[in-house]
Amino acid sequence: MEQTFIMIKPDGVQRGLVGDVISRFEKKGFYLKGLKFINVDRPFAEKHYEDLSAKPFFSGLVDYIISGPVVAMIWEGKNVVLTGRKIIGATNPAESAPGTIRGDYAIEIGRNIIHGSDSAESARKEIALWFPDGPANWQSSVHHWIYE
Ligand code: FUP
Repeated sequence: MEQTFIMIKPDGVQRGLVGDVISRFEKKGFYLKGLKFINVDRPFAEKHYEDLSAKPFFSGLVDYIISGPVVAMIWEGKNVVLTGRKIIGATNPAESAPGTIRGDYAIEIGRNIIHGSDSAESARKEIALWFPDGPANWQSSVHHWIYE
């Protein structure tokens, strides 16, 4: 079963959106396989966003991610990487559809509430970085009510 890495960014935490975000993934039928409420330091945030290190917004992005606690999560389910991105909405909230997390709650790209892995490969890398001990080991008892 596929897994993805989802992070509620400091603005999502400060604005009290943690419960709403978790609720959307839970209600969809995905399984929570990891959860941490943590402050990350600059080297860690730079590592997470290393693919963007040449971008002009990189240092501002890192400042933002380290400005307060974040909620780091592993979510599991069929197609969770792609579906997670759909639940989150387009990177720029000006283009995110209403009904998505960013479409409902965010206005600017630099305060877009949440991160979600953009491919199965980045999900593997990000889960390894944020959860070196791996996912929690549990099975949902409602599995057969979600999958045929
Ligand atoms: P996403 O995969 O949706 O997180 O988008 P990117 O990897 O392209 O960008 C990562 C983060 O960089 C975004 F969530 C917000 C930030 N960003 C900016 O602040 N300005 C930009 O022009 C592009 C991205």
